[in-house]
Amino acid sequence: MTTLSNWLAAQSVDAKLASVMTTMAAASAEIAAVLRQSAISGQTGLAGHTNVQGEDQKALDVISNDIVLNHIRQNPEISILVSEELDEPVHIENQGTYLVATDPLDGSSNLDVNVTVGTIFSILDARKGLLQPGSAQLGAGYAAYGPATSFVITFGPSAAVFTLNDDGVFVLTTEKLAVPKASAEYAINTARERLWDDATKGYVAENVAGETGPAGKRYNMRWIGSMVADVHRILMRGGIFLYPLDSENAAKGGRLRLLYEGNPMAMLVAAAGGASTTGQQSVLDVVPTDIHQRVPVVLGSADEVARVVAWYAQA
Ligand code: AHM
Ligand code: MG
Repeated sequence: MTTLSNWLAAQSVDAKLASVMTTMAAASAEIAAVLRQSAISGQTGLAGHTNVQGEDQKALDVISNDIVLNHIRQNPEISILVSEELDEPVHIENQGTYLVATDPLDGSSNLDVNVTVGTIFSILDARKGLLQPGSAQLGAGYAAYGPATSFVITFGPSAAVFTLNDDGVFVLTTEKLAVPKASAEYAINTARERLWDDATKGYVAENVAGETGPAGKRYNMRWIGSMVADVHRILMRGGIFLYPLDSENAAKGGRLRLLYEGNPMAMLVAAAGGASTTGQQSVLDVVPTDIHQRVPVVLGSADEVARVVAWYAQA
């Protein structure tokens, strides 16, 4: 059995950088424990509401953010936290080299129905500022809170999966993720079809056409509505995830956030041999202008991403 700490000690990365993964693993294990009990403990309410005992209820988004922040404060190597839940970055008074950008609880609209949600994070060099492209990430990962809690991480060259055991220890369960180059599964919110651009419409229409269409094979569609769950499936067995620019989200630049959703997922997919695009460029090449910037995100199996890129090139 290889534990996360054994595995980290064997990697050729700075021990300080490895400690950031340990911190995020500890935060994820604590969030997993809270989520498992949330229906019983009455913590599923909205922030600002009170429970039957008259106590303030904090939405799990806020609770998860607090858990991540508490863990980060205990690691002197981390000096900045950027979070989806916080308008401004938190600067911690230490000499820490690292910045963590996180969505502490992604897919939280799925919480009430006990569907997989997750914590996504990106690690950057804090000395290089807040607005770095994804290609500058030193590491990235997510925890997926499903039937098991998976912790999926990369330092760049490869991506590994750990699973939380009954003793609260993350155990290595997949050493080197490999996203199949070819796939016949796609994930997109098809209720937004009328809002899509021509490239997205064209690509999806080819898939729907199946074996007699130009793609020449029968496709399946899966959309969980939790990016972590959809991307986890793609990392494990292939496929493509699309949240494109559409006529409704265009004014905001897209739906998903670049620093703590698009970038870490794009880094993981790249480490596993897949690809990402905004339609115009790799997600990892987008230079942010705002910490909460949104971006179109298409990622997964390389052949499918290439088809989407080809559609954008001709559109
Ligand atoms: P969130 O960070 O507010 O949870 O939003 C991000 C989520 C993703 O997990 C998911 O892929 C997407 O929003 C789902 O969007 P939609 O509601 O259009 O299906
Ligand atoms: Mg999110």
